[in-house]
Amino acid sequence: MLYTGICRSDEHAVEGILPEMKFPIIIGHEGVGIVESIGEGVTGIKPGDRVIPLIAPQCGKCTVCKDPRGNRCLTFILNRPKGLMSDGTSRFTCKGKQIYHFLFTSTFTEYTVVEENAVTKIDDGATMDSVCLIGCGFSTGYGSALNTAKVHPGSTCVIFGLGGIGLAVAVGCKIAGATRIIGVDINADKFDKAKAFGVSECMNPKDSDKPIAQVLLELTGGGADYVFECIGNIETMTAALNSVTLLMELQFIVGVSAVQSKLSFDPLIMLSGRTLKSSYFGGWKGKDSVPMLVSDCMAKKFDLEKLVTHRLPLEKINEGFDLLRSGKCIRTVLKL
Ligand code: COD
Ligand code: ZN
Ligand code: ZN
Repeated sequence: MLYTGICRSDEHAVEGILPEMKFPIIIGHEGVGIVESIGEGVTGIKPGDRVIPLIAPQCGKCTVCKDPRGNRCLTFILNRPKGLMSDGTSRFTCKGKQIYHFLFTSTFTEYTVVEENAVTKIDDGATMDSVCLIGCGFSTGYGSALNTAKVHPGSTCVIFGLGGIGLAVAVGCKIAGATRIIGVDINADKFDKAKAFGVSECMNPKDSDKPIAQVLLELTGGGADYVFECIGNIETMTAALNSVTLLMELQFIVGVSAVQSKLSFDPLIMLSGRTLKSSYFGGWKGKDSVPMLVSDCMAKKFDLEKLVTHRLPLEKINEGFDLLRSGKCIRTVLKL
């Protein structure tokens, strides 16, 4: 591994709130590396290739992989022991004890082991210390706007949560031609950065006595076309759903979701024709899309560098988590 970002889901893993996770485990999932060696029968990559491990692996053969709509490869998510390779074993041990894998990737380490279908070769010329963000955060947000919501030109978008994922949503909304992008965050320190990503107005729910959904309905004259919840919080998900326009056929998106909680809302609000959608990894098929996203980055379609606020060596990983918890960073990239 060369570099890895620290994503909020890694913090969720540390807190132990991800489903069916087993410890001890090597977490981290937003990385880039160089192939050191390959196993028997591997033909798609070779030593020396620059690669991004995939949280959305692609076997290419299952019904989901063959369907252009989905990206949750069945080979990797069905009937498979959590945290292990497809043969049911782990490739990591520490002092003789088995260590589990994380999200098919495990990137907080100098060396990892991944399956051939859970890694993809990228252009050697990419800037390695920021392109790692394509491994999760950037692609998740950007794809939520482009693939899942399919934001249309001239639309009004609202983004709840201006972290790495929310800002990547903003990049997608902007590229899709949204004319108004409203950012919502309880940490006003995020607002300057958000504006640099095309967010046109920022709001702090704490600044108003009214519920945020009502504030947004008034501000947008009846609701936004697309609302993205990029926090993973049930309350903001409900507020987001209530902030969507009452016009027919426009959409509300949860690009990402929280775990171990239940979302509830008044079914009457769905009478207006609202759509509730979600996606994983922004709907991108890992092997097909990651090399293309890397090329788009190299062609300066978007700037990943701007998302990286801190850089640390692996030994200072806990400082990176402290920065995430304190809300002081967008993305910390670790050098491995
Ligand atoms: N109201 C408004 N803003 C809030 C609130 C609130 N109640 N609570 C927190 N926020 C703000 C924070 O101040 C922060 O700026 C932002 O929300 C969250 O940003 P980060 O940087 O902490 O988190 P991200 O952007 O890295 O990711 C957050 C997700 C929750 C979207 C993500 O980590 C997640 O949970 N994904 C799970 C689903 C998934 O796709 N997993 C696959 C691998 S990630
Ligand atoms: Zn992530
Ligand atoms: Zn598949």
